[in-house]
Amino acid sequence: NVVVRLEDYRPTDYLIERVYLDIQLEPEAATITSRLSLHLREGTAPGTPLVLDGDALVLRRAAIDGVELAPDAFEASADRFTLRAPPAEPFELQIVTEVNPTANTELMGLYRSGGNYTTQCEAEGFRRITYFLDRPDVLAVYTTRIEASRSEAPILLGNGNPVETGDVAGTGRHYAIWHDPFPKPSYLFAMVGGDLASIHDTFRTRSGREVKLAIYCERGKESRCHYAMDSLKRSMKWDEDRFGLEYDLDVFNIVAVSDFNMGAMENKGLNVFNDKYVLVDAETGTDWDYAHVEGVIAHEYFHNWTGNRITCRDWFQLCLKEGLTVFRDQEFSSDMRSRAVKRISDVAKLREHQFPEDAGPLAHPARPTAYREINNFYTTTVYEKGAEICRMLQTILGEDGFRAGMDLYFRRHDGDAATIEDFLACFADATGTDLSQFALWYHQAGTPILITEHDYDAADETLTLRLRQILPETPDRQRKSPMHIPVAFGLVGPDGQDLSFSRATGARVDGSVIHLTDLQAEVKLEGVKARPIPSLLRGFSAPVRLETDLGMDDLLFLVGHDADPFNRWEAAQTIAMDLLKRATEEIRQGATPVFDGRFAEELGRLASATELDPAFRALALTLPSDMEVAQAIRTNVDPDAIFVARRALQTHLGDRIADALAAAAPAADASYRPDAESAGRRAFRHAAWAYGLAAGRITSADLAEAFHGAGNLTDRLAALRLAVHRDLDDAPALLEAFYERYRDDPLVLDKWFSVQATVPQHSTLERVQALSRHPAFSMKVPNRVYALIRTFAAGNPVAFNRPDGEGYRYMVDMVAEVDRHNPSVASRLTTAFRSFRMMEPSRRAAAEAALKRLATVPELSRDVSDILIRTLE
Ligand code: B3K
Ligand code: ZN
Repeated sequence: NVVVRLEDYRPTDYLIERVYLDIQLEPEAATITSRLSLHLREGTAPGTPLVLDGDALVLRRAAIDGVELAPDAFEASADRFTLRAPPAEPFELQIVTEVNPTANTELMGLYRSGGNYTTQCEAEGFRRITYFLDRPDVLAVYTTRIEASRSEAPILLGNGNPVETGDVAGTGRHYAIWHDPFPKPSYLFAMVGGDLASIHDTFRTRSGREVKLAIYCERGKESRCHYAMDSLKRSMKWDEDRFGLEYDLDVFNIVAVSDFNMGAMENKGLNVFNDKYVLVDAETGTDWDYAHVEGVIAHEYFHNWTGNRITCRDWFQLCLKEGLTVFRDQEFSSDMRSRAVKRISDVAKLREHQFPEDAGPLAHPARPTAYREINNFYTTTVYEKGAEICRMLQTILGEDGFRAGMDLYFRRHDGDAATIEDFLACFADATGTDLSQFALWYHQAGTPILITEHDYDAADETLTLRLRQILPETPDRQRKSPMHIPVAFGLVGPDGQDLSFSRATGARVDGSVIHLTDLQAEVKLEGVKARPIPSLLRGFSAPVRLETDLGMDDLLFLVGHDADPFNRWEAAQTIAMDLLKRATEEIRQGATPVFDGRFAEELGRLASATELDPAFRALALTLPSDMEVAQAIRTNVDPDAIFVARRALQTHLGDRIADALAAAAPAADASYRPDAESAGRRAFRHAAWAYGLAAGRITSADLAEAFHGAGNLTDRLAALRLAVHRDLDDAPALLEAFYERYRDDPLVLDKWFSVQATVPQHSTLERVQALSRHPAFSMKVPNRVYALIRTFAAGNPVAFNRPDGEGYRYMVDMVAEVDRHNPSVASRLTTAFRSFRMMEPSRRAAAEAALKRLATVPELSRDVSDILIRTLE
């Protein structure tokens, strides 16, 4: 378990200018001939050995400039190729390796999925294809020749532009040659070979070049690719309009495959996708799926500039491309849909996933400084917190300043492998801003706590705000310095309108942003004509936990009036959180919780305000998740008590608002449209169902009717989920009907598995165990494992954290089983334990015992042991 450290970074001794690959595809023995044009880096001593990375490789031949290497000239093992004394002058190294795509169950390197050949190289998969300097700072120009049986793989795709295709006479085989003129690191290499269906389109760039677009998928599913194609074209246009970035090759290809460890991969000109993020139509995709197809298509496309044209110097810089690209895809979706709704959903996701990571043993800075296994750093901190950092940069510099920094970044670093420091320097230089303190956001782990107090002096018409930041300790035990926290704010006056102020003294205030740069600061706002309620951290201007001194009355007023939609939602969340925390405590004491009825009144009013977007109102009706409540309680957590508290609050609210919601709920649309407005109306209707059920106003039969009458998957699934989670009489029949309807559709069956894996009951464990033996389930397909096993562990706190510890023991068994064939998926399952230390003592002990047992399993992968070591530390 070797630790790789940022401080040890050193450029390579050799550079690879050109790569010529010849790939002969065969199901069980693909042969890869690689010709590398190598030369010594200036300043490196001639004769310095050349060491190439490999992983599970078999070497067939090695030659220099066409001359076979003598046995003592090199050393080759499965994971390394060393050339003892390379020539001093530029030379060509030829290496022939052989791999077995069918046996590749790790889905890293070259593998087969549904009979098709595909590759996944990020982060270190290229070394499973051929020996190489497999690191992101080695940029080369690639030409790829792919050859396969024409009947087995009529479609052959590579990076860059197509150059030539042809038959290999008399063999039944054919070939395609692809050339990518843009130098790229090996992790962006890809090739695909298979019998695939496709849809085609074109996009004219703003400078008038016509780009050929294609999406490839399993035969028979091409009619489900149109929304992805539409999203792609909108992404291409948006990047031109918003950032002035144009696509650079003649073709852009997307391939959807059904066996894929993550969401998708931004290989140059040849994005490879988990088909979950490509295939959608009304019958087989939900509103959630449409939104995510759009977002992921955009994300991978945007990587063409942020990631591919400018890549990362080393893997510590991962959030240089990921955080920035998430920020870009969030902005895109905000422009395509509702900005407020997108922001609220993103923040809810950040709190549900990133905050717990940041508060637990796996916490790490957005730019980490050490890793054992880089695949374990594709985390919500690198991605989502990384995006928040970019957003703060925009808040601090303003949209124009931010754009100036981005422009400079592309001018200065196009073609480079860059660092976070390079990135920040562009913003500092373009705007003349000192960002040295701001840079701490990349270097310090943990979620800062922001504590605020306010005082209004009516005689002086002055509002005083006191702000304080607390930087919690993280596993690295780093001593932390105060961060630069941009606090966007408004002053809500008695009539609900924002009040102005004439002058600000104390901490720096720019327009409507307070810059907290010290551990504590005071701001005096003069000329405030009436007693205001401060609305702080508007739009969630920094990824912190905010604790204000606002009481119930003030928060209720903000729910009703805040001009910032995010904070309007946030005020309702804050109240709900407070009620849930208190109720959880009461339940643990054996008492029955009683709730302040004013919240229901205000929430009912908000939900019935037809001038507001239904999607926004649906979000306001969504209570903080069990995980968020657990995080707020922080120690000695009892998930059962949290769940009972939530049900009690739902009933309390339902009793008071269900009728109003039913009245306000829009009728079902005659036909399905996936746009944000229509989706919002559906989300609102589903929220009305949920409260109706909680209050006993809606029956099992009503839901069954909704299920059978549904004209789209979103409505059908919402009815099913409620029936199953509430354990209604009709639930078994609806599950059966759903299964019969979708039995041949794996992506939809995943939802069927997930609905059952999240039933909030202890017995769900046995149900999951039974489902794992269902013929439609397979431990070998990541989507199935995520849908059932991971959803159980990460999305069902009641069952996973069963007091008898069986949930933990089961998960550990699953991790061990999956680890034997797919370490990346296994290590993702292991992260379900990241919050175990906050549990009450008996659960904590049971989880720890289960993890310690996992540690004794022989031959655990580096992926799993890394997570395990850190979780147990
Ligand atoms: N860059 C890929 C993630 C690769 C994960 C490798 N373990 C997808 C993305 O973020 O766009
Ligand atoms: Zn990405």
